[in-house]
Amino acid sequence: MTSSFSASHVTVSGTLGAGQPLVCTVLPTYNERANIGPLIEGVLASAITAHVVLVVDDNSPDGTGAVVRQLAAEYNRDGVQRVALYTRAGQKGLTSAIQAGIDLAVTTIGAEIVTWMDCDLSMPPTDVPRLVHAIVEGGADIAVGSRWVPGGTDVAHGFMARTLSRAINSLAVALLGSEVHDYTSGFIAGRAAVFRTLRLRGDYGEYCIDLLGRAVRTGYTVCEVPYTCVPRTAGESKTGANLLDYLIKGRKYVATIGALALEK
Ligand SMILES: Nc1nc2c(ncn2[C@@H]2O[C@H](COP(=O)(O)OP(=O)(O)OP(=O)(O)O)[C@@H](O)[C@H]2O)c(=O)[nH]1
Ligand SMILES: [Mg+2]
Repeated sequence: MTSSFSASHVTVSGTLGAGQPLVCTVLPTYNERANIGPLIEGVLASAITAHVVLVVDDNSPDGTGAVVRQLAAEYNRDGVQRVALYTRAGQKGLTSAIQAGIDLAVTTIGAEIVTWMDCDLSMPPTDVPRLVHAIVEGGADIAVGSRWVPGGTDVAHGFMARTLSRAINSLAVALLGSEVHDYTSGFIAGRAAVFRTLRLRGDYGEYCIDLLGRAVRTGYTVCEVPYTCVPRTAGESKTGANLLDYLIKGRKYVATIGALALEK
C-alpha cells in the first residue's frame, strides 16, 4: 500500500474567513481512535479564522483513519474542505509525520499559518486560537504553547516527569536563549515563511528543542502562550511513563541541546 492524501485538491472557499489568513492544524496520529474525533471537532469549533485540519496518520491499526474519513465526509461540504487525511503506509515517526503535514499545509493547502499539537487531548483545542492570535495580532513568527511560564502548568504528568522537564528546559534556556521556557512543548503555531527556511530534525520530542533553538538563533520572533497540559484519558502514551523511558528521552533532549549549542 502506498501513502495516500485524500485532499489532493483542497479548496478553501472565499466565503470561509475571507481576508483572514488560512490556518492549517497538523494532527500527527498513531492509535488515537478515541481522541481524534473530539480533537478535530474542538479545533474547528474554536477556530477564529479559516481553518483546515490535516491528520497525518501512520496507518494506525486501531482505525484512527476511518474515524477521520467519516468526519471528513461530514465537514467537507459546499466545496469547502475543513478536514483532510494523509495516510502514511510503511512509514512511522512523529517528527517526519509533522514535517510531512507542514509540507502539505504550506504547499498543497496554501496555509499561511501552520499549527500542530499532540492528539491525546492533553493540549486543549480551545487554546489553538490563542496561539494563532499571538501571530495574527501579536506579530510573532512562532507561538509556543508553554507550560513553564506564568499562567501555564502541567497537571498531566507526575513529579518525576515534571522535574525532568523543568531541568531540561532550564538547561535549554541557559544554552539556547530565554526567549522560550518550554522548549519541549510540541504545541506550536508558526508562519508558513518560517517553515520554508527551517525543517524539523530528529526522531521524537527533541525536534521541538532543535526547531525553537534554531528559530531563536535565526532571529524569528517567538512568543509563548501559557496553557495547561491535562492528562490523556483515552488510548496509550507512546512515550511510556517509567523512569527508564524518561531517562532515555531525557538523554536525547540533553544531547540535542548540547549539539545545538555547539553548532553556533
Ligand atoms: N503519525 C505519527 N504520530 C505519532 C507517532 N508516535 C506518536 N505519535 C503521535 O504523537 C503525539 C504524542 O504522543 P503521546 O502518546 O501523547 O506521547 P507523548 O506526548 O510523548 O507522551 P505523554 O507525555 O505520555 O503524553 C500523539 O498525537 C501521537 O499519536 C508516529 O510514529 N507517527
Ligand atoms: Mg502527549
